[in-house]
Order: sequence, then C-alpha cells, then structure tokens
Amino acid sequence: MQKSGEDEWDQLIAGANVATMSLERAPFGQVPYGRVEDAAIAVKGERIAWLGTAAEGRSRAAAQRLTVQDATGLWITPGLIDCHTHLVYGGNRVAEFEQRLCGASYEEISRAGGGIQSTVRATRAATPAELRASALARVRRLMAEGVTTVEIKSGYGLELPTERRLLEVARELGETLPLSVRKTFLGLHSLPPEFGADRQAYVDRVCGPWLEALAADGLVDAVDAFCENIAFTLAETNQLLMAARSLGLAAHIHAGQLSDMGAAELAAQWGALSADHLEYVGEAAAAAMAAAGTVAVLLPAAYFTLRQTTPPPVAMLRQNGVSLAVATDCNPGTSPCTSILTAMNMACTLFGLTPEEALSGTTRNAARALGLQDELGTIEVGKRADLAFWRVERPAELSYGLGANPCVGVMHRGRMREALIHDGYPTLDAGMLEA
Ligand code: DI6
Ligand code: FE
Repeated sequence: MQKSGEDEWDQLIAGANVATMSLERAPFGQVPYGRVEDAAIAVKGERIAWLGTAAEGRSRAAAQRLTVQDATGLWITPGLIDCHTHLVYGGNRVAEFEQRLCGASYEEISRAGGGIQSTVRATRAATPAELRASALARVRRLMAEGVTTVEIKSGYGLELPTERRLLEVARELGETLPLSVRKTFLGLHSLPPEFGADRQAYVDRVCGPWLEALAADGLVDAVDAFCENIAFTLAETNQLLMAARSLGLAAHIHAGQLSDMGAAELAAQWGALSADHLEYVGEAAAAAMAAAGTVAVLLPAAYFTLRQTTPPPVAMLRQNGVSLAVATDCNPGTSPCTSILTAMNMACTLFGLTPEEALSGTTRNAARALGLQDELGTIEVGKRADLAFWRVERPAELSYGLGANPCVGVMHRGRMREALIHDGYPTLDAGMLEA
C-alpha cells in the first residue's frame, strides 16, 4: 500500500449509472436526478473521494493497482433516508384496523382510550428484549430497501423510564446495525391517563426534567410534538420548542395531519427542521417554511391507511419553494408501513409528486429534514459513502413498483453491507443483531 495521497482510494465502483441527486450544476447544466451515466465512484474510508466517468476511474484505479468492483447495468443512488418513523413500540393495532373498516373513525377510537393509548399500554408492558426484537424486524425491512439512515421517535412510553427505553433501543439499533439512527423525543405525543386531570403538569415534565435527563444521556437529537386537536395545543407545542431551543436541540412537528392548528407556522417560526404530514396547511405557513428552510415531510402511507381524502397541497408547497421529503411514518396505528419504496410510490400516486421528487424526498431533502445535508443525501465528493445499488432501468422505477424490491446492495459508511449481487435479492445476515 502506498502512503496516502490525493489519488489513493480504498475502493472503486465502476460502470453503473449514478443518480447523484445533487443540485450542483454539471458543466452542461442541471440534469434530471443529477445523473451521471457509465460512472465511477471512488471511496476512501467512509467518504466519497471521487466521482467521474468509468473510463477515467478505471485508469486511475489501475495506476493505484486497485481492484475495481464492476457495477455495470446497475443504478446507484444515495442510501435512502427514512426521516420520520415511530418504529420502536410494543404490540400492534390490528384490531383497530378491523374496527376502522367496520366504521369507527381514528378519532373515535382514540377518544375511547384506544389508539395511541393502547400502544402505550403494550409498550410499557414490553421487555427491552421484546421491544428490540420487534423493532429489529421492522428496521431490517427498511434496510433491505436501501435505507441507510432512519429517524426514530419515542412517544409510546409517555413516562420517563419507558421513553428512555425506547430511545435506548433506537440508539442500540444504530450501534449494532450498519445503519445511522437519529433519535427524536416525542414526549408530546398523547396525554397519558395518569395525567388526565392535569395536562399542564405533564407538559411541564416533558419540557423540563424529562427532556433534560434524556438529553443529558445523549438520547435526544431532536424533539417532536403531535400538535392536533386530539393531542397537544399550539401553546403546549410552543413550550416544548422553547425548551428544545434552550438545550440546543433541533425540532420536528407533526403539523396539519387532521386539521390546521397553525403548527406549520410555529415550526417555521422556531426554525424547526421539518413540519410533517401537512394535509392541512395554508399558503402563509408554506411561505414561512420556505423562508426558514423548514422541510415538509409528506407521509402518504398514513394518509392511505386513514383513507383520508384531502391530500397535502403539493402544488402550493412547490410554488412557495418548500423542500419536500417523503417518509414511511412507520407506526402501529396510522402507518403500519415498513417499505420506503411503497411510501415513494404513494407520494407519486396519491400526492402527485414526480418520481424524481419522490427520490429527492428520501435522499437530499430527507437529509435536510434531519439536519444532515452536509454529510448525507447526495452523491458528492466529501460526503459519506452511503449508497444503494439497484437493478432498475431508470431511477423512476424505484417509485413505480408496488411490492418490488430492486435493491441489490447497500454501502454504509464505505462498507458494503451485502455483496454486490447482480441477480436475486440481497439477504440480510441473520446474525446481524445478536445482542
Ligand atoms: N401522527 C400519526 O400519524 C401517529 N402519531 C402521530 O403523531 C399515529 C400514532 C398512532 O396512532 O399510534
Ligand atoms: Fe408520525
């Protein structure tokens, strides 16, 4: 091995078409998907060291006596980012799924003590091992579809020890799997029954000692609140955002899922990373979000599951220059979805995103929604080598299939998670998370 020099690489992947998703202008102007055909990507350590044509890459690799990994016939995208999930929880809500199909509404079930509260009961009763095992099964399905970064919210404990346990399981997934995890404290998800008589006492605990304790333990990258008439008010959400600011924590807000409470404006006001759902959002809020750089995270699998009929005003959001991300919202109640590709498909078919917008929604804009845009989300020199390899003819195919998984390989931090398989499905190593 030669000493480190500008041109020394650890790996070169050549021959694939690359959807960089970068907004950088190519010499001939911006191209769809930031695509580079018959390309090569060089990796050094955990970063992208070089990007160019396959021919030039191969000749530079030969000069370094580096074996080239041939990816001819594949497309490479940035590793996908699921920027909104609640995937650590106990039990499931299949009974409510059935009730809803027999006529009950989500709100009715929620007010009758079902909904989030039923998952809270199951989550409090679950052992850490149970929580870990069920979350692992879900996260593996996301990973099999090219996901290299996932955001995981707490919010099914609603008491300090259980909220801590959820965030610890989330952290552990990131430490033991080839996956990056961002942890969000969603203490204001639902009012727990023991505080039924005194909401303010609950909000004060979440925004005060609980948040401080969890943050001190390194378990909180950001906070979140479900700002909705069946959950928390604008004033309560504001209290949380103020507390987050004083601790230097980022914020997301569940905004405008069932009604417009003004939460998207509030998100923009506080410079939140994202406002999520946004079926109900007005133009002033959209303009404020664009100005603040607050990303709109669209969650079409929740919209689909709740059989909602008013989609987010995508054209208006676009016109106002709001960045659009797409995520699964994986949760037991409103989005039992562990498929980021299905969420992308639904973002197109139900919300009218273009396939390119759906892909930027799970790459470049999802990275922004997590504040990770300097590290992740596009294939550019200096960014982390998180890549997904696909057997597709063109990138739009990622949003096109329903139930297909064309992912044939994943690189996380410069390391191939699966062998580059040219035919057949990748198999995740069964022993990947033996705790
Ligand atoms: N919005 C949602 O869609 C989920 N949480 C939230 O704030 C629903 C969570 C659940 O029903 O368990
Ligand atoms: Fe959610």
